[in-house]
Amino acid sequence: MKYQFPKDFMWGVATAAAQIEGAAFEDGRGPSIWDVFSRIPGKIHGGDLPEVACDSYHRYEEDIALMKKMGIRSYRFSFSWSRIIPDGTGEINPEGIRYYKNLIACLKKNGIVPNATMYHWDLPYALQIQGGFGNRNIVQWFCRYAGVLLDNFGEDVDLWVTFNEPIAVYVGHAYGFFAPGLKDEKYARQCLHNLMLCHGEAVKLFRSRKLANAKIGIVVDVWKHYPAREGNEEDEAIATFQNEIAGYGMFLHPLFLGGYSDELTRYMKEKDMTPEIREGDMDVICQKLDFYGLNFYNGLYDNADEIRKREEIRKAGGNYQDRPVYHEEAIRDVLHMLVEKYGITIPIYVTENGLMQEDGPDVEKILNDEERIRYVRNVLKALHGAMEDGICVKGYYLWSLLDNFEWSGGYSMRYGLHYTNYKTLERVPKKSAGWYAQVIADDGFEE
Ligand code: IFM
Repeated sequence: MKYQFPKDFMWGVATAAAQIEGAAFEDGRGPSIWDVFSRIPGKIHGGDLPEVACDSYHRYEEDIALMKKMGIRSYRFSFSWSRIIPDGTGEINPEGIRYYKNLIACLKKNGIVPNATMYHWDLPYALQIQGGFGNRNIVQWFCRYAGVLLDNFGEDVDLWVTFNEPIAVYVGHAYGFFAPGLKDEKYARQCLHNLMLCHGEAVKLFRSRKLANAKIGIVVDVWKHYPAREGNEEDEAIATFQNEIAGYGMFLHPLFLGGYSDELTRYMKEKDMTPEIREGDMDVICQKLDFYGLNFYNGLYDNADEIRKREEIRKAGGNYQDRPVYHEEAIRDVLHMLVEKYGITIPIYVTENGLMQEDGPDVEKILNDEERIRYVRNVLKALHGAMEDGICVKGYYLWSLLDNFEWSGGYSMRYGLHYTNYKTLERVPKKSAGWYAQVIADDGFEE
């Protein structure tokens, strides 16, 4: 069977500033929360730091050449707020503006469509010490930053994303294993509310600019949980909690349906965690968007007995080794849910999808990433099915162009189509890079 995608399908790759740029202290850039967090012992696997990462700040032309070679049609990257406005609110850094101007010009010269995210987890540290997303002033701070981006790059970026995976802000404030490393769920819920206000106000600002060709959206990752045993009340309760209260429902409901879901409203009330919501906030959050960005990695099945067992082993100091089980097919159901439950009828882009490989001494094994090819092929098959069902999906971005700084996982987790040698900074194509290039050339694949 031939899995044929439309001729104008937006085949892309994705990265993010904090994960690839490096040059953390160069040309006037200020520190971000990840620069500070990663310096705290024990926070990042192996004590890895994002300060050099893939050095794409200096090697962006080489990276764009890799994309060109693969026939990539669109590049999804993010702006670093602390490179553009080092202390978050003050002087604009001309070197930061210059870097992104050059990057975008080079993409255009190579016929690659820019898809740029305003915020991908790297808040200027100067703002964190003023409360970060928990301080409602973040809305003004963010709008100023968004305005600077739109002034400088407005028409040059075809697809604008306000936020990537806002759940990271929740994880960083409620669970502590992402920057800024707090463990305060109530504060985390206020942060999310303020973040969604930033999104809404930025969309309004974008609209006021009346840019002729640019479009705007948001990226929310969906890890949909299912009860492992249908009809099992405990499994079902866990899945509902993970989806509605601690997962995608926190965002999709207010962004697309307006207001928090009943489940979340009830939960926050019971726990005394309802954020400060001012009159009009929910209208600001629920803006009409041009597209929705879905980051999809897996569907998850919750089994209450297994979860208990895992907890017991962990409490006893043991290591419960979960072998990852992939449910690539879940993307089709997720796409249906976006349309049927959340009424998302605007075009959808899969803005991230990819597979992690653990680092190890056997480089040949990492280069020969058959498992990634199998996984991506399965995702694309299910995605194709959803498109045949009539769901409007306009593009697919593979995470990631190259192995990079995987947040708390440091450099131990490799998602790249290219192997990054962190000693020499050489990029070496993996088998999946050639495979993906062929998929793009053929607008699909046969099986
Ligand atoms: O590396 C991350 C990215 O920053 C956000 N989405 C998931 C990726 C893989 O974990």
